[in-house]
Amino acid sequence: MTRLVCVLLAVAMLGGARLAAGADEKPGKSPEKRFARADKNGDKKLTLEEFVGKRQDEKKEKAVKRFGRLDKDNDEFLSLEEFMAGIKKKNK
Ligand SMILES: [Ca+2]
Ligand SMILES: [Ca+2]
Repeated sequence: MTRLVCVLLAVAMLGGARLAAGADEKPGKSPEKRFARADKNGDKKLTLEEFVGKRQDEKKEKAVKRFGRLDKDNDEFLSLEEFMAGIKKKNK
């Protein structure tokens, strides 16, 4: 009986892991693709709004601050270059 429970748990965990892997924030997705997805109007620049996206509350605040740091030339847009520079820093 206990073994059966263990097997069921293991199966449930495997299923959960597979579901998590299918989520849309896949690790290893290229920055270019993430940038393109965030760039809703396709002008190759991210506005603060596009960068923040659907983030809320604390996450939104962090994204706003990050946007300010990433926008090196202060033109209120993030170029792909600025975006990628930020990602590289984050991964270190
Ligand atoms: Ca845009
Ligand atoms: Ca900029």
